[in-house]
Amino acid sequence: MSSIIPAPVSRTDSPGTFTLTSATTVGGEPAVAAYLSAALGLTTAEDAPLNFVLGDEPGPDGYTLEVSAAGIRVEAATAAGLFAGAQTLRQLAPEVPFTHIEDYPRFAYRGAMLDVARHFFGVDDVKRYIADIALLKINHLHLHLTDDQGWRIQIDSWPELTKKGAASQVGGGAGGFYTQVDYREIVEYAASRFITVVPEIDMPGHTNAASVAYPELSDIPVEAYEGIEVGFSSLAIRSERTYQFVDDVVREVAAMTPGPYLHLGGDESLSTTDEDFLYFIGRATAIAAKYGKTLIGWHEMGRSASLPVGTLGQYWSFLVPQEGAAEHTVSFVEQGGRVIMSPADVAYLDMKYDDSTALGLVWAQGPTSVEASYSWDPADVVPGIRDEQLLGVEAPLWSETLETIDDIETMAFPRLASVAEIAWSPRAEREFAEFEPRLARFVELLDRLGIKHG
Ligand code: TNX
Repeated sequence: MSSIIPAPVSRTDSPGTFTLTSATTVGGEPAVAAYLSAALGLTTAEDAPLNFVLGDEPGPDGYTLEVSAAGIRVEAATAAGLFAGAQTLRQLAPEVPFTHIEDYPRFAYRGAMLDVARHFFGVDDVKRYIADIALLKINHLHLHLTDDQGWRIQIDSWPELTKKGAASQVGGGAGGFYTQVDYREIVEYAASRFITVVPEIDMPGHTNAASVAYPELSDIPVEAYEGIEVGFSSLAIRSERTYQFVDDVVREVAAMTPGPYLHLGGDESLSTTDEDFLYFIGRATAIAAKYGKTLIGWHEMGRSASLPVGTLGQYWSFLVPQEGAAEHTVSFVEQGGRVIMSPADVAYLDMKYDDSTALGLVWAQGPTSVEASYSWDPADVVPGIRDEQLLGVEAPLWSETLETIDDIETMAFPRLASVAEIAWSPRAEREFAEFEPRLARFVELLDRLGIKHG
């Protein structure tokens, strides 16, 4: 049987297939019709047997798909729902079984994160990753834009950030950055795939590159960094200039970001005292909140009890929460926010698959097999954080060891398929033995599309 990842909520097949050929015409909602006809080599027409219809839907972002001898009809209340239906069709094509599918996601936020700071990836690479992740109904791309090794986004009011702070990366390469025009191009391309870009400016740690550009941002002298250690940098917490920096950067990033979210990092600030960390988070989040975005922080930000109401927490500890992680995560919910789950030992795409994997790291409890990436549930990780407290799930890809788009794809696929199914499909009866043959079919699709996988 032709298979779908993430598994739909319900599917009832009947005998027969509808075959898509280059003569098949596609009509209805123009953006999704154009996307699918380009992807499958079909033709668009007004009155077509394959039709994308705006109407009712079974749930937010959901769609219904009806396939019979008469044709193929996808119906949803939004274009995003129709696009999800188009992804289902991409996986069933070209011999689409007669079927009735009702489908909608378990979680609103289904994310992938790309670290463009440790190694820089150009606009075309990012667009390719966006096209790839759309296949799995991922709808958020979190861009980790700044870190010790490089500052990757042009900020007009602080020009040295990219003049000086972008010219380095892990291992000594040239680095690079996005102009604001580049960034908008990424955002627009993502929007064409119904993906929202979530920019991250990580602070107060992970800020060595910013201080290389503007030494007054640090209390200690710094130089460009090409290694992979973490936790050694901090902004100058008691300097007013630091808060001017936060204000200017957040204002400009918010202005070029149409999506509702802005991620302020807050992780691994190991060179910042507890008192300074709390002081900084209180001030920086209050400044950032002026620009109208819902803020996100890595779970350590939950150490602060004075976050703007509704701030979201991103959990990156293990399936068994390490010291403080559960408590810090619950703190976001106590302050009116929700949680994005990214347990490092199962959802980090930069962990090696096994000891023989050339790329990747192993710090998160050793390698992460495809089976391990599938065999967990976000509602079982932190006591007190169940579906209602969860906004969703995200799979981060850190790039200390990754230099090319092939490296990115090799680590992301097929494990991103596991995380995407966890984020979309109903929890009931999820089982690796049932997933494995469907995954084999998805890997065939990756091969047809020339997408690398591990
Ligand atoms: C931890 S997880 C980090 C990153 C590293 C990553 C490598 C988190 C919030 N921070 O700085 O790149 O491990 O896997």
